[in-house]
Amino acid sequence: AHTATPAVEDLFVVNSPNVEYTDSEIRSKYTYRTTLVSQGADGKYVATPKETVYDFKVDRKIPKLGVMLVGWGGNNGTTVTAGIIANRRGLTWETREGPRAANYYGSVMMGSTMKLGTDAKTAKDVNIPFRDVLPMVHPNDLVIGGWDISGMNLADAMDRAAVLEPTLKNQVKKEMAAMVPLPSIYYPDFIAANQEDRADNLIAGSKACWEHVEQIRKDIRDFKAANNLDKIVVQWTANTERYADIIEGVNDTADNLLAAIKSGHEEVSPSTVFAVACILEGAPFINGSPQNTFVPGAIEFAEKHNAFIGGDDFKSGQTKMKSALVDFLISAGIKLTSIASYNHLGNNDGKNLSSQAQFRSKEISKSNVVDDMVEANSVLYAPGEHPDHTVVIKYMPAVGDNKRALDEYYAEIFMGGHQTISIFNVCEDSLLASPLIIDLVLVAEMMTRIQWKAGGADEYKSFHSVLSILSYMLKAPLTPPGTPVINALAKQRGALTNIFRACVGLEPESDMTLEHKLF
Ligand code: NAI
Ligand code: DG6
Repeated sequence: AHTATPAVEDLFVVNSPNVEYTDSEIRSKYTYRTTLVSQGADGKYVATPKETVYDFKVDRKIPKLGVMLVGWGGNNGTTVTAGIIANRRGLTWETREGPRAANYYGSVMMGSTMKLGTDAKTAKDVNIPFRDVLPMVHPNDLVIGGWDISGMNLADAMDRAAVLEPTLKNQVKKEMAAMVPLPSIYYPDFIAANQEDRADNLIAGSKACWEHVEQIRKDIRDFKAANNLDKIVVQWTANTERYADIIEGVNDTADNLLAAIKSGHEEVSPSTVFAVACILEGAPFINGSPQNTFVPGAIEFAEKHNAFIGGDDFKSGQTKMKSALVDFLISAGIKLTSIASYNHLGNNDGKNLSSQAQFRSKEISKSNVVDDMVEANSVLYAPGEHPDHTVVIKYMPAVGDNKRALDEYYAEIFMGGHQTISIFNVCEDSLLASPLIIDLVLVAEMMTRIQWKAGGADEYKSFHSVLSILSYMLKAPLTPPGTPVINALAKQRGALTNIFRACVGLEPESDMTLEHKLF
């Protein structure tokens, strides 16, 4: 029997025999409908509808959540911290264009809506804030902390970042001056040499060791205890590292990775050490930078511990446009033949990326973002055929955080014609990245409270350790080994939306609107 007892904070209740509300959980029975395709000897496809019934349960208790940022004193770290404080306190400030008020623009969870359904009387769409579909943490309630190799307090670091208006900074300065990053691990070979002068807040040792793992674990536990937190999510928003070489016997399996850390192998990066510590603490760890933090051994280690990991590289401006525009062009049947992506920026990220090995990590994450869309269209592209794609990044100190991105999309249209689309995208990089940091925290935490079972199983279990549901926010989405990577932005949003809907027993968002077409 279905008992509808929504909590006061629930915006809606699902009225269905497949959905049950208890004081502590929302339970739903959801039929997942897919299509299985096979190819006969005559080459013909046979498409067979398939149904799988899943039981989902969602823990309704919203935890007191901490977020710990690695690279807290950087542009993203200081900007997201100031932004959350400003929102929490409902701040307004003067700019030359008039007063501005704190907001969460750019956050899918906080700034966008989803269609709940159709109004029973008017037949109009009823849209609700995304964050109200499931019982989620509010970002104003996050407790923030973290590490940085630079020991500057967050108020001074915010000045160094040169992102926010002075009239806003003045109002959060006092609170932020009291925030000082914890010392961190620094293995100079992994980030650009030009970062050395800010490395003044260090845990002793310049290569991986087990003491580093234990120190980070202790930092997480101490932060949790000091702030009386239920859970912690950790995000890497520190400098882009160079890629780690994947070496047999070193980082290819979980056991080898642990042994490599214990023996001080030089090919284990700081971000991988953080990942291992977080996995051991059961704190979801998300990599907002492009390097291969999640070497095969780290992924296997997360799987063994049923710990959540996600990555890689925040998808903020140029790439987000790319994953929407290329999806549109190719879905429109237009043959994209080249993409030239150039940008220059003058913040510390740009400075670090002016070094070739670190740039290479970014070049890789920025370059593979159209593969799935090209591969899916066998009408336009022969097997193995791919548009030309060039990525250039230049460091230009004068423009600071105001990144300038120029993109040219060149495509072949009807009867040998051509279409050229040029985009000039100017924005404060950290103001685009900060809301993504918030979304990643909120969704990762939410996933720790969702469980599922199928096929008459007794026990519920969690989603796979690799949280590919975070793909919308990330340039090079990490997916469970052997599963496809989806880059197309609309598909990524669809996955996020529809998985959340399934957890409360609602059908996927459908744009068929037959109710407006068949009457
Ligand atoms: P940033 O250079 O201002 O901040 C990075 C911070 O990390 C610095 O304060 C640095 O001292 C610290 N750091 C370096 N190594 C560390 C370690 N081992 N432990 C602790 N702290 C360490 O860079 P920003 O702009 O904040 O970006 C952060 C990362 O996010 C970069 O890797 C960047 O490529 C990536 N990213 C940024 C986007 C954006 O739009 N801002 C978008 C996509 C990715
Ligand atoms: C230069 O490309 C610096 C990078 O860190 C980017 O700003 C960042 O990766 C965001 O990239 P995108 O392509 O999502 O705008």
